[in-house]
Amino acid sequence: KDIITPLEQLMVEKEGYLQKAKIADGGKKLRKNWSTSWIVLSNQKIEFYKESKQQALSNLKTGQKPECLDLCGAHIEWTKEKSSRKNVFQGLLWHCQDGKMEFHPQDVHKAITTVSGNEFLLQSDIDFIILDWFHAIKNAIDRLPKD
Ligand code: I3P
Repeated sequence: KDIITPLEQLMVEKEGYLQKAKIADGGKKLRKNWSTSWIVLSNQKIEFYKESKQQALSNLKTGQKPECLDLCGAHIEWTKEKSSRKNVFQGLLWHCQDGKMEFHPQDVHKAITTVSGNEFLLQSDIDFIILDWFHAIKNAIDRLPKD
């Protein structure tokens, strides 16, 4: 099994702003509300900050945490049905717990059947920006060890 060290976990692969709408939380459908989110992709997780990067960094000092989702067992795909906007993809992911992963890779199947996920949409009007994000997230998911 691949061992992912804490140092590697911290490595930021991509960060930037995208339009984000969360459409389900813990399996419960939410009213769609698009907003700009600063997104930080590392090799095992993705974090969504509600604020600008600058604001988010100063909030970190005061202990405010972003929404952290585990890429292990995550799934993303393009969708035309879930929004009238162009360039939208959807993701189904699980929450990280206290910065740690909620499940070990070998437990992912168990997790999928016992825990309801979070569904969100990501969008940009600019084609290359959304394409870069899609591939960066997909690559990060595909690189994680499977059981
Ligand atoms: C929603 C809002 C969203 C829209 C959504 C609407 O209305 O207009 O922008 O999603 O469409 O329901 P409200 O602000 O009243 O909640 P898109 O922009 O992604 O199409 P939906 O219900 O078809 O998801």
